[in-house]
Amino acid sequence: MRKASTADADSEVRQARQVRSLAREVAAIAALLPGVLLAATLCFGAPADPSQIPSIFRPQSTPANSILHLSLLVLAITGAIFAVVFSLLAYSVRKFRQRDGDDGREPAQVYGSNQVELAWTVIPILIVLVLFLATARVIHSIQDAPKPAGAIEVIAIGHQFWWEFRYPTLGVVTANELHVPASNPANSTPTFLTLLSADTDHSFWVPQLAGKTDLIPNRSNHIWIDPQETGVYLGQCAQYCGTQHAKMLLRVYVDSPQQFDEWVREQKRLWVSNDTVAEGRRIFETTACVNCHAVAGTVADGRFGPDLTHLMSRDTIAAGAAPNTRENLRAWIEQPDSIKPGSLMPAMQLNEKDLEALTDYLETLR
Ligand code: HEC
Ligand SMILES: [Cu+2]
Repeated sequence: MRKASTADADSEVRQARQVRSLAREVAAIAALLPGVLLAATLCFGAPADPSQIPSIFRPQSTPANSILHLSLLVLAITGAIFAVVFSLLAYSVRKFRQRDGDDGREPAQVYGSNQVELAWTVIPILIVLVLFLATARVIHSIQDAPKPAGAIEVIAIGHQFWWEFRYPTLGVVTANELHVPASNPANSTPTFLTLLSADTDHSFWVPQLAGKTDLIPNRSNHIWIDPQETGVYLGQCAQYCGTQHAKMLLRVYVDSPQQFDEWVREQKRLWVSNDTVAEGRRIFETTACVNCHAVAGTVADGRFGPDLTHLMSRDTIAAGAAPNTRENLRAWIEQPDSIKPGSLMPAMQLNEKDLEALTDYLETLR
């Protein structure tokens, strides 16, 4: 008799402890909710200039837009499930909590109810089916979109730790800063990108324009974007590809069609020989620079590093790691690690005089 009552007391203590820990979990979830809501308002209520906020909540291109709509649908469905489950849980925890004077008996147990079993099998299957079909529809609409005649073609190649952009039909090669024309519904000029990698895995991600897509060695992946608002859209390599992955930034310049044509024309112009920088040019062309860098129309035809033919047309150097100013250029050539530790360009140990002359030469690459 005494034994039995000790066992009863034990199980009561255990039950009480379980209920208390459950209540604590519920309280923790409830405490998290305001945080989630705050994060959501920050994302949606972000301030002015949309192009400078790389937020998936402010899409500026069709693929990014379809992905956002799908996410909102998924969020609404899972949010509704969360609300129902959470309310039932909170209700049960409160209603059936242990009270003084409980007799400690187990409540009635329900087994083998066909209706209940059927309901919690069929309803989740339907929910998953809806999520699956909605997702499949969006994937199909993005991946199998037809390429219109006016589409711009770009081959984007990921390198440790910079981006190479080649426009095969326009004969343009550049790095890190992708220029595309704004597309408008009447005369659609989307940009179709083929994504390749020169070394390891990278991921092309400009949140406002399209979903993340990986660049994988020996494989070609494809994405397209059709931004309508001009401006600069920021992005980032979204796959850890080595020490400087975090400084492998992406800038997409959406130009008006006229600006874009003008840009293409400028990029196709060849360097005009300039006697005042002959010494700098000599240094460039007689050191290892030419093994890694190309300058169209000269002996420099390396492809390990960015094409420098129109270096000065870019706003940044080293994949967005620093603004393209004379001081930064000089500091970069003297010691790339001072701007981007671990970058794959070696410091070439040039003396002050040669550095100056070389920087002068680079500044003529417009
Ligand atoms: C072993 C190959 C190699 C050599 C040699 C080399 N570079 Fe580089 N260079 C690179 C790589 C790789 C990058 C890209 C670094 C990054 O962004 O992570 C780069 C970036 C640059 C950039 C920035 C370009 C841009 O648009 O971001 C400049 C300018 C540059 N190099 C100039 C030079 C000069 C001048 C020399 C010769 C003194 C030189 N490089 C020698 C590999 C090399
Ligand atoms: Cu990368």
